[in-house]
Amino acid sequence: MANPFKNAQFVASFGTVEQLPPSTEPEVSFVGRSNVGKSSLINALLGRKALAKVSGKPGKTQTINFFEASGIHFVDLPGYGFAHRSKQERQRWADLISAYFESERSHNLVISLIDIRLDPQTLDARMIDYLKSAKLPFIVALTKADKLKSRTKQQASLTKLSNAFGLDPLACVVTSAEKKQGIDTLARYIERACFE
Ligand SMILES: Nc1nc2c(ncn2[C@@H]2O[C@H](COP(=O)(O)OP(=O)(O)OP(=O)(O)O)[C@@H](O)[C@H]2O)c(=O)[nH]1
Ligand SMILES: [Mg+2]
Repeated sequence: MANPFKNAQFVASFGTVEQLPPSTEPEVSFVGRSNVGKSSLINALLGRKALAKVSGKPGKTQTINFFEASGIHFVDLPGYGFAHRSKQERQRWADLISAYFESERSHNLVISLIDIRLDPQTLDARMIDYLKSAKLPFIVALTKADKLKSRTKQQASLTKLSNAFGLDPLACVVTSAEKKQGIDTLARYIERACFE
């Protein structure tokens, strides 16, 4: 299945959580380090090349961006860990993300993205601990799997990262937006979280 979600469209961008209208549809949000591939993964799921803006330069997505497809809101969140950010910008990120997750919304599923090639990172561990402690329903998408040549290497990385972050390996999906790997599996998790 090339694009599991139909008739995708951009809804709106919000710079603060106060601007967000109440949830009218189930919400699936995407969090992770800047440049990890959040916007690319949304495009792959929605079967669109450039609906969400992608950039090789970290820190591209700065606002909360809503997309809609098949009765679901896909929420592209700004990334964390961008090395050149000022303290003020880091604080703005933290305030925006915590305000989004703590607001009374239809948080059906959070997809936490982690680069499959990296050793376990402190910032990713913090994000996962936050999702666990906030009792948000989440799964992990390991991104850019096309950059690891063999499935054996991909599986080894999945085992290492799921152990390090204390995650059920079944809740970690190996993905590549580039090669459309793992997109159907993610889509099934999303549909289950939104409609069952
Ligand atoms: N090889 C490969 N590159 C990818 C993949 N997904 C994303 N990229 C590249 O990684 C870079 C960042 O992608 P984005 O989707 O913009 O990342 P993001 O997480 O939205 O980044 P911010 O908006 O800055 O937080 C771009 O150059 C993408 O082309 C993938 O599956 N494989
Ligand atoms: Mg982005």
